[in-house]
Amino acid sequence: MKVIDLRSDTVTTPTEAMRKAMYDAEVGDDNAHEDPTVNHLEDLVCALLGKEAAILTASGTMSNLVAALAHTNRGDEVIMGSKAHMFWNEAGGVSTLGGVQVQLVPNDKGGRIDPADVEAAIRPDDVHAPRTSLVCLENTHNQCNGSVLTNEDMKAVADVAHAHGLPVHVDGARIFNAAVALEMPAHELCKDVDDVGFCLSKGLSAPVGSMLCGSADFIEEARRWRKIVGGSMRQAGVIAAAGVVAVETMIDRMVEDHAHARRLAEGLSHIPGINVDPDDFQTNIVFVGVDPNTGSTEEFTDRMKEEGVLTAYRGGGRFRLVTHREVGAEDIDTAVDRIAKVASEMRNAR
Ligand code: TLP
Repeated sequence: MKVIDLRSDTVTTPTEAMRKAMYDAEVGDDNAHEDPTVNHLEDLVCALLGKEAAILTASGTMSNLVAALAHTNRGDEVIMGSKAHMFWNEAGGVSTLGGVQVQLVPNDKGGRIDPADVEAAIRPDDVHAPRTSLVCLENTHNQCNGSVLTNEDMKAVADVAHAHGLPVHVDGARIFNAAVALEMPAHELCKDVDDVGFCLSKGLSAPVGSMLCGSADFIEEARRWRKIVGGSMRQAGVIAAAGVVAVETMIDRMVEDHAHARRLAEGLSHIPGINVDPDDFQTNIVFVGVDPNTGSTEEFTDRMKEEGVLTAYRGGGRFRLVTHREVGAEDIDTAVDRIAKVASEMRNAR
C-alpha cells in the first residue's frame, strides 16, 4: 500500500536539481558573510521580497526567534494573534530566550487580527506596563486553514503599529503560497511590513533552512542574535544551493498544491461524518472536522494511518491535511477514498 503523507509540506525531499546544486556548491564561511552561494541566495530573496538585506537561518522557528530578539529588549511585550504559530508551536522561545511576554489579540477565521485590537493592546508609557516593541503577523496562517492575508490586511495593521513607532514582523513561513494564491509578487504583498521570515524547507522543497529579510540595520542586528542562538553556520552554501533552486523553480508550481487542496476538500465535503467546506481553503492546508457521532479525532486519524493516510495537528475535533509536491492528483483521490472508508466503517460501528 502506498502511504500518502499529508502531515505537512515539510516532508518534501530535495529534488535531483537541488542535490546536484548542493554537490557543486561553491562555499565559504557564512559566519564571516563570505559564502558566495549564501550571498547569492540573500540577493535573490531580497529582490523577491523587496527588502534590503537577508540572512539564512536553520529553520522558520529560528527566523521568528531572531527577529523577535532583534526587535525587543528584556521585559518588553510582543503583540500577536491568538492562533499564532509563534505562540503555540515554537516552544515559547521568545519568552524563554528573549525575556519578553506575549499579548494575544483574536485571530479571525481568515487569520487576520483587527487593527483596532492591536491599537488597544499597545501599552501606554507607564511604569506599571511592559513596553510594547513588536507586532507579529502570520501569512499564510497555519491554524486558520492556511488562509491568506492580503497586502491591505497587513497594511492596516502596519499603519497602526508604525503610527506608534512599532515594527511589524511577518511569520511568512508560507509567504509564497500567499503570493501565488493572490497572483501578486511577494515584494508587492510585503511592501508595508518591516520584515518577513519564510521557509525554504516547506512547499519550496529544500531540505533545510529559512530566510529572514528586512532592512539592512535590522538584519545586522538579527545576524548578532543568530550568532547568540548558535545559528551562525560556516560553509552553509551547501544548504543555500538547494535554497537557490527552491526560490528559482518551486514558487510557481505551488498553484498545483493549491488545486490539489481544493480537490481534496471537495472530495471530502461529500463524505458523511466529517465536516469540510471547500470554500474555507485558499492554499495548501485543509483542516477537516470530525463529527462527534463518527468518533474521536484520535480514533479517526489512527484508523487513517492504518489505511496509509498520514495527518497532523489532530485535536479539538479536527485534523490537518497539507498538499505538497510529492502528492499528485491520483494520491489525492486515493486519500479521499480511504478517508471515506474510515468514516463509513466508524459510523457503522456505532
Ligand atoms: N510548521 C510546521 C510545524 O508546526 C510542525 C507544520 O507542519 O506546519 N511558522 C509557521 C506558520 C509554520 O507553520 C512553521 C512550521 C514555522 C513557523 C516553523 O518552521 P520550522 O518547522 O522550520 O521551525
